[in-house]
Amino acid sequence: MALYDILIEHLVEARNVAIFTGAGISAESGIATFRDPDGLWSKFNPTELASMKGFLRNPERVWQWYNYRRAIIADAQPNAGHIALAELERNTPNCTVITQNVDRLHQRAGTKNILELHGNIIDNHCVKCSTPYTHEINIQSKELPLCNACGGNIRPSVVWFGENLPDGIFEKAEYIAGHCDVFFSIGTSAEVYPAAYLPFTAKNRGAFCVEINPTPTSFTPYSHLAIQEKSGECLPCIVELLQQYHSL
Ligand code: BV8
Ligand code: ZN
Repeated sequence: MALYDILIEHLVEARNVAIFTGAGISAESGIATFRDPDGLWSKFNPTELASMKGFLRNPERVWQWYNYRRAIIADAQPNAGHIALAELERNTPNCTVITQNVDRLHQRAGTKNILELHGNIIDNHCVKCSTPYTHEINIQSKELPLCNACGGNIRPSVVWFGENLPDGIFEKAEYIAGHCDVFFSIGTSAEVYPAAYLPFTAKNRGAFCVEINPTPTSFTPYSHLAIQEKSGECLPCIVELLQQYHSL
C-alpha cells in the first residue's frame, strides 16, 4: 500500500479536493465508454449522433440512440468507485465532483456536490422554446416527442459537440480546479475540450494531481501519481486507508 501513502498524506492535509471524472468510472457499472476499443465511438459516429447537425438531419435516429443508452443506464447501478467517492465527500471538508458523465450514477451513489459539464441524459428540453421535459416523456416509444407549447422537437439535455457548456459551469469548474489541494482525474482520456483543460489548470496552480486510469493519457506525464488500475478496485482501498488514518 506504500503506493498510496503519499496520496493519503496529501488527502489528510487537504481542505479542498476536486474529482474530475469521465466515462471510465462507469465502465464497471456496464456502461460503455466512448473511445475504448469497444467504446461507443467505435460503433457510432459522434458527429451523426451527438451533434445538433446530426439531430436535425435525422432526429428519430438520434432520439432512439439516446433511448438505447437511457435504458442501459436505467438498469445500471453505481459501482464501488462511485460509492467510494461519495464516502470521500463525507470525509473531506470541501470535495467537489466535476463530471463529464451524463449518467447521474455519482448522484445515485450519494454524491451531493457535483458539476455536470456535459449535461445529463435523464432530462430533455424543447429545441425551440427550451421547455423542460423529464418524466413526461415515454422513452420506450419510437415516436419522436414534440413540445406541447410550440410543437418543436424535444432533445436530451446533454451537451453536444460544437455546443457551449451550460452557463457558468465551466468557469465554476475552472475555479475549483485552480483552488484545490488534491486533484483527481479518474476514468477520462482527457481528449474533450474545454473539460480537458481542467487537469492542467490544477497542475499549474500547485495541486497534488492523481490520475486513476488503467491506460496512460495525455495528462499522465503531468500527474504526481498515476495509478494504472480500475477505479472500482483502487478507490475503495484509498478511502479505507483515509478512514483508518482518521480513526488513529
Ligand atoms: C465546445 C455528452 C464551444 C453527449 C459529450 C479545442 C481543441 C480541440 C477541439 C475542441 C477544442 N474546443 C472545442 C473543441 C471541439 C470539441 C472537442 O473537444 N472535440 C474533441 C473530440 C477533439 N468540444 C466541443 O465540441 C465542446 N463544446 O467546445 O463549445 C465551441 C462551440 C463551437 C465551436 C468551437 C467551440 C462540447 C464537448 C461535449 C460533447 N459531449 N458528451 C453524450 O454523452 O452523448 S463528450 C463525451 O466525451 C462524454 O461526455 C465524455 O465524458 C467525454 C469525454 O470522454 P471520456 O469521459 O474521457 O471517455 P473516453 O471513452 O474518451 O475515455 C474513457 C477513459 O476511461 C479511457 O482513458 C479508459 O482507459 C478509462 N477507463 C476504462 N475503464 C476504466 C477506466 N478508468 C478507470 N477505471 C476503469 N474501470
Ligand atoms: Zn417548445
